[in-house]
Amino acid sequence: MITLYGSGQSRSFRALWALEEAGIPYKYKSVKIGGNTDNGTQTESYKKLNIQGKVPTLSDNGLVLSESGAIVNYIAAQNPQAKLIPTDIVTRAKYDQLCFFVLSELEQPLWTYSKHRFILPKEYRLKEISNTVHWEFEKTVSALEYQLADKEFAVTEYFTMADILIAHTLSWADKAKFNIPDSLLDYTHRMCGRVAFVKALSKSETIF
Ligand SMILES: N[C@@H](CCC(=O)N[C@@H](CS)C(=O)NCC(=O)O)C(=O)O
Repeated sequence: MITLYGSGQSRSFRALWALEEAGIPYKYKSVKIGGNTDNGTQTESYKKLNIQGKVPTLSDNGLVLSESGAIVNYIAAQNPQAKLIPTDIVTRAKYDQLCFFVLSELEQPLWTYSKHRFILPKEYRLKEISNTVHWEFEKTVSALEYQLADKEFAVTEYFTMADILIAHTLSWADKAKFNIPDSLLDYTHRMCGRVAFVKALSKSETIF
């Protein structure tokens, strides 16, 4: 059975939401990011699963995965009937393009901002980075607005894992007080109203 190691609404939430959308059995283990004891991500036992001591980590029957993008795709493949990943070549190419866009472009200014506020060792943090990342995010989010236009879902006429990556990243941006165009805020609220999202939210702090 799949075990997911995660913490709150960090990037591991993408995988938790994906598991709920796929409707497959799993166990969720809540871990403490940066912790050195018990369920901490810096313990020797956790780092055997995830050498960087990060979340998410998914383990399934000897397979261990540690990138949220790869993990949501693996989960989608576990239940093809749920149609969470497009199978025809053209739609799949558009899906890949959007997923890579989120992971390499959209989340980067947010991650840089977080790193310089509370993750990097203090001596490496730059206060001045704030203007740069807000400017960069604004450019990237307008590109996303253009691509999504007034579509119901990001890639095609049904919900896919790309919607999870996008909506999770936009909620992250919203919490960090980055400017988000109204149409994308509406989209995010719609995605976050899904039954699977609400179930995942209620499980995200449960410790098994
Ligand atoms: N590219 C990875 C990033 C994973 C990541 O950085 N996770 C953060 C939480 S959102 C973390 O565990 N940070 C702890 C650290 O940087 O030490 C993914 O998408 O899974």
